[in-house]
Amino acid sequence: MVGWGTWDPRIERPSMADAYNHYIDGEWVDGEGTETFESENPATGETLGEFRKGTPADVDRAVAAADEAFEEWRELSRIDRAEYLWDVYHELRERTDELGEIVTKECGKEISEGKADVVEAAHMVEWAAGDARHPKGDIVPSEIPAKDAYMRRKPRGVTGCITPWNFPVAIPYWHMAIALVEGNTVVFKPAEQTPWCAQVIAEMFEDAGIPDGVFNMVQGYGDAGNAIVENDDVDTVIFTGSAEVGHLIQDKLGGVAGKRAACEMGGKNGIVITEEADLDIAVHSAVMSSFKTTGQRCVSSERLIVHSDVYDEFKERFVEVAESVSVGDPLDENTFMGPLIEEEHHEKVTRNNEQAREEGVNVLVDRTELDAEEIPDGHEDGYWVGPFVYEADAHADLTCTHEEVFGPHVALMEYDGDIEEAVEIQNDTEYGLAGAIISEDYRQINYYRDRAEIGLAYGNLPCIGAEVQLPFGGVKKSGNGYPSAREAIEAVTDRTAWTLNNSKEIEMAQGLSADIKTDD
Ligand code: UN1
Repeated sequence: MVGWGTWDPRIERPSMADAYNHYIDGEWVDGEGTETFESENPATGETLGEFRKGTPADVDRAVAAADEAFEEWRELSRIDRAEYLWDVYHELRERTDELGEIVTKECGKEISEGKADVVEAAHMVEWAAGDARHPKGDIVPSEIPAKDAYMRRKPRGVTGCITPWNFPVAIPYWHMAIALVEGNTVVFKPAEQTPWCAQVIAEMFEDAGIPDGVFNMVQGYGDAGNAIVENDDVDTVIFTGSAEVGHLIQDKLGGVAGKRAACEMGGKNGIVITEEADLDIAVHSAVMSSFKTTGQRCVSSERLIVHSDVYDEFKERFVEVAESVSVGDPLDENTFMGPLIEEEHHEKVTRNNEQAREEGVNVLVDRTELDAEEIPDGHEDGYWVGPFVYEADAHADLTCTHEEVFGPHVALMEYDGDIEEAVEIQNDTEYGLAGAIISEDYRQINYYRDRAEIGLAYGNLPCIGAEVQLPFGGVKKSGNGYPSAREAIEAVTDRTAWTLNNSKEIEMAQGLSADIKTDD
């Protein structure tokens, strides 16, 4: 192994001598494939570890194990299933600092974000495991006194979880914690950029002693993810990631009887700053929303829609921060922005910044290429980029103000009408994930709440930082699913409307006659 330091006590496990592998049916297995891939620290270019590349055959084996394990797992009570999750919860809490550092090393988020990722995972597991002891379903009235009517839920079977790199610990648990408590079994395909985090997740389930086949993990690339989508024995696919892949999954599974896909995709999220805004809150919210995680959250904001009465002052203050916000070593707690995730993405963000220029926008801050002295020693091979801020016509049909970049690429868009105009500008994208309004006027806030076409809306806050007990998801091109908290239960269970007759007679509702009439 390369570059693992002293972290993993299991390094001695014989099968892990040269590469980390898949977890299938309660065992660490090499899988069918002979290829491996490396995890890279995006801040340094250093190789963090080597992992086996899963093949469709490995996925099929994992699905078969999950399918086999389902019958016994569903027979346990929800409370017994949740006990395994509580073990995972305690491990997440005890190892938050250590795991947060792994998150930061592997995906480049600054260290408080790395730890917050682990805390968010713990919160999700706590929510799901705690929910196991809460009432489930509804008792429903019947017209007939002798009938008991209930809404009940049943697990659907095998859940395939395909997760992104930017929340490499939290999002897998969004997908899996509720699926497992509800009685489903899981096949987890993590992002290829963050296999180390996935390795730790699998070890946590192993440590918790989860029964063989209930949780399975196959490392790998898109072909492994695709094998999950194509496998007939996978009942539900939960996906968080790009709109491109999410729509392929939706198209593939949408019309297939018995299949369900819950997808949460990207956004081109706006923040409306009205003439009634407190500008301290406005600037702070915009900076957090646009630059935290180096703009690489699906909820990050790339559009700031600002009223002309406050436009100049907001612009001056926002630009001042964008010019000076610290970009650098994500393990240093004085850093605000770490690197982008990888070379390919660095090229995309650079190209999108250039394309915005070509579309004729007025560039205010361009830190696409950092000065050599801004890059810390030993980090020359990182994928660095700083803020790119520009002014664009709020009503023009520009690519840069409508397509997601997934980087610190932000448009200031001025409007001079009322809140209706601001919301119209915000809604003028195909996406509908997150957004915020900054205003001291509750009528403007309420209008925004009711009319902004988004799944996650904030007032006087950044549009990032959702808590797990709220549903998380979007509308329009941003998704069809809410893979967290209460609403995730919809994705991983089927409902049964159950009616039991307690009488010896059959009596029907709606006055329907139950007499059997004969000619005799
Ligand atoms: C994402 O960017 O894909 O609301 C998820 C937030 C986090 C989750 C972001 N709780 O910013």
